[in-house]
Amino acid sequence: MLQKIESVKEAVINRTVLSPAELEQFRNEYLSKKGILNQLFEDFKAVPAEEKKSVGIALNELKTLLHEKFEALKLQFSQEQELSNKTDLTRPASPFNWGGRHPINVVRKEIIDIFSRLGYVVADGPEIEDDWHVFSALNFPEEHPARDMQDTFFINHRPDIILRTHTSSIQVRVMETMKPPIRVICPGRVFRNEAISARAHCIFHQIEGLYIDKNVSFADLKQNLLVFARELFGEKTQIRLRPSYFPFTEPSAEMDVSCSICGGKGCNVCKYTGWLEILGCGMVDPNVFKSVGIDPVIYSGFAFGMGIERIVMLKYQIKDLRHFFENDLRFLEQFQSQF
Ligand code: 2NM
Repeated sequence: MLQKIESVKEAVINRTVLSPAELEQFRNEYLSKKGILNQLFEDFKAVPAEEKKSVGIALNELKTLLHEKFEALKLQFSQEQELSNKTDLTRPASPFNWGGRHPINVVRKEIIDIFSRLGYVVADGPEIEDDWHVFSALNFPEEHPARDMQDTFFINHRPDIILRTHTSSIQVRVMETMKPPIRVICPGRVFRNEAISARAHCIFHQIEGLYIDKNVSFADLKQNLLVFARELFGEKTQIRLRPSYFPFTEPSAEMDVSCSICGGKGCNVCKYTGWLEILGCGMVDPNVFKSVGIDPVIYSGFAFGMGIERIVMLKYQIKDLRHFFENDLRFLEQFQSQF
């Protein structure tokens, strides 16, 4: 019996196991119910009493050896498995969230792209401005209500350091530094001291355009804006201009586009008028040209301005302005496909 145990021990020590399948075979052979180890324990019952001690010790040593070898191999194979999972170059990559653009950004880019094709270049300027660039140079009279505390944010209560209320201040800076011909498009954030509601916010986004050259007429204004409207809302879009008033333009107008939802037949988006108001425009007032040192006898020009939020709301039928600023993923994720 002792000799048999010794030979099994030797066989176990010399046994090579190269794969999980071979390990299973090894376990079956030695450690299963009908395996060699159990068989030896069966035989042990018949060993004479005086040999029991020495055979018992040898048998237990064999049992320990078998279990240790099995556990060591099992650990080795599971580590190898884990490692090969990590270096499997054919495994699909983990999903990557690309995010998406904010709808304000999507529409701003669309508008800039349209005017770029018409030869306009983008101009930028500061959000913190002075009275001259926001009001005085733009022909706002001293007592104009827009200058009031209720509309304009003043910084540290100083009357001459304000947040711009429109991006026209950029255009004043452009006119002060560039010589005509000028064709610029000015996107940016603007700030007005208003109570926040579904229709108003103290921060919003504007795009304004300015076109100055010799012999620029109201017909040029109309054609530029017609091309713009058809590029943005579709080629069947109609426009109409209604007389209006702005301090910096004369004459001034408000532009409507035919409702892109109902095609002008009337629906609840256009309040059954068939028209949607999208921008203000006009011929630059000669007083503005004088403020910035451009001769109004030689040059003329037109300007226009629009709020981006309003156009996004019309395009995507968004009913509440506050969605734009709350960064709620349930809102933003609806625009993930937009670049
Ligand atoms: C508007 C409407 C009409 C405008 C005018 C100027 C400038 F600087 F040339 F005088 N910039 N933007 C303008 C004209 C803006 O927004 C509703």
